[in-house]
Amino acid sequence: MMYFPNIDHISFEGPESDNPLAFRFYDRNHSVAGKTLAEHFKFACAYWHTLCNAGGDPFGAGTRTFPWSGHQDAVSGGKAKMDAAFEFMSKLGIDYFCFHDYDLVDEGGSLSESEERLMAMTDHATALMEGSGVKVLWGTANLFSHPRYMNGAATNPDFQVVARAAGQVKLALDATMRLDGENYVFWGGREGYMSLLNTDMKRELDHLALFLHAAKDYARAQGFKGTFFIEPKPCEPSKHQYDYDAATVIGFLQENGLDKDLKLNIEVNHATLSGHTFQHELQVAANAGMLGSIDANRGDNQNGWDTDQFPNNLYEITEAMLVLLRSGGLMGGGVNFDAKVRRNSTDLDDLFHAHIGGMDLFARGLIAADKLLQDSALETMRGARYESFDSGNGASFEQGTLSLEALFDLASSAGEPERRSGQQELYENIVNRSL
Ligand code: XLS
Ligand code: NI
Ligand code: NI
Repeated sequence: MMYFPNIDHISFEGPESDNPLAFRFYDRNHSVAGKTLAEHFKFACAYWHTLCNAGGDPFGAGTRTFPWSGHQDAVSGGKAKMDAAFEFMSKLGIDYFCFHDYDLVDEGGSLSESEERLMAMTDHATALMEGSGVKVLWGTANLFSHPRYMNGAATNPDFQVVARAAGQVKLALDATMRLDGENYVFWGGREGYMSLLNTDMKRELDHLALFLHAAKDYARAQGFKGTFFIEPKPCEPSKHQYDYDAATVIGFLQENGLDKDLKLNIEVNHATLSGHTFQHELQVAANAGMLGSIDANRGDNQNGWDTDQFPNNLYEITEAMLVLLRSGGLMGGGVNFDAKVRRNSTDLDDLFHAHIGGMDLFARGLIAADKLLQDSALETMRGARYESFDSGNGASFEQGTLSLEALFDLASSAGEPERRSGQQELYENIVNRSL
């Protein structure tokens, strides 16, 4: 059965095209900085938003009726949804998908029933993957929807819940490995707390580290070669999420000996919720050599929650792509559209428009960023700001050979430093001219 019979394969038609179901900028074979656009981005469809989310919100029911829903039997329902997923990705030329365990199929009544269902689904997926060339960017476990996780999963105060969560992660890892998943994600879900009055934070964080070690050790012992990502988010659903932002997560990983195996998956809307920009979070991860993957979306400047809208801000994405190109790209990951169409976007076509827009935006941002690095004054200007460290005493300081007394003597004889403008407005104009 065809789920999107009115949609043909989406092709690159160039900026002049007036066909809404075409790419204007995303030409997958176009080469930028030594790689094709498809290789740079490894675009992924987020199974949960695109195939599972019918538009329900806390005030009302779903608004979309999916032709793949309504099956009585869980596995038949999962297979229909998966067929739709592969038709969708193939038509868009999206090479990867990301999933939570129970996006693929409804959770069973016990771990073993869930395992059976997941096995049936990975068999079905393997055949579809072989036929289409679509791959798994990352898998993960949904450790936040079921009521048993209301007080957290790995950080739950009840050991029985911690053990149950670990059992679920084992199955999610098994499913990811069966599908040759390139990576595996840990997003905090409800790992955090609502009130410190009833919370032993230190103990919960120790448990989180032990849990991550156990999961990583299991997967490595099974031969998993991919990267584990951890996805920072400051709040929602918990008031205080332990994985607040990139800097917090990097500190936690280093403190607990997890920094060799885990890298970061940076989500735009999580960055802005934590009071940072997306590009700041990417840069913090890149500084630590841990920029693994991206969850692409955008927030709303007036709303303080994870609205997960499809990205459309060219200036923001261009700045982000500058970070990406300067740091050498994503380490193992790709660009996963962790984004949902609005509740009143009820046509199946809207899912295509949303992804086309996001893919074109990233392509445009990367091309602009590359142009900035190659043909504009940006790099030279930025380099020149630091030129006093390139030789002489500045270079000695960078080598760590100047003591505080030596710096005192140098400063005393040099007098008041000259002011040098940061020229932010000029930098911003240079970026604008590249768009
Ligand atoms: C929620 C997160 C989630 C993760 C995967 O805010 O972004 O979707 O990416 O569990
Ligand atoms: Ni995400
Ligand atoms: Ni999110």
